[in-house]
Amino acid sequence: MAKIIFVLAAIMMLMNGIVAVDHIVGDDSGWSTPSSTNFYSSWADRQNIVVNDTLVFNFNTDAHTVAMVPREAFDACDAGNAEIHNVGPTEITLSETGSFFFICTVNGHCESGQKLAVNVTASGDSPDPTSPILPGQLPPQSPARHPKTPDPQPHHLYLLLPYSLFPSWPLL
Ligand SMILES: [Cu+2]
Repeated sequence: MAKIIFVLAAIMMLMNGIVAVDHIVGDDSGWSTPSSTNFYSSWADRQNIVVNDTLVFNFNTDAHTVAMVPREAFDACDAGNAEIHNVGPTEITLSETGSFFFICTVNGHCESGQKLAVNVTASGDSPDPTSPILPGQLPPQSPARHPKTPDPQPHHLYLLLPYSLFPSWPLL
């Protein structure tokens, strides 16, 4: 019974598009002083970030920091009195649409390119309303969503699960 509830809940989450995605900032490089000043802007260009997705900043505690700042502070590399996260890894969930700006506040790091600007879009943007997802059919995948992620997307599991568990579905 618990399994059924889990599967139904997973399907409903999928249908509502609220399965959040973790974005590992900088991929394997993590959050550090980059080799080029456009490293994090090109990383951001490869992401499709929607509401309730999470940014994961991987760094060693106190080696770097993360501060969410206004655009002017991002441009000036000046955190002002923004809240500073100095414990790695830091995870920040983006709960609304818009542009968000992050910098490292360790001396000189932001100037070296350790700064990130992301654009968060509404979660309803991805599924195509003209092609509804039928039971057993995989949803259309936006190739921009995970261009650098080699692992299979865990979302698929939720759609496949009910059929492996209950082959007679939907006759239950
Ligand atoms: Cu830093």
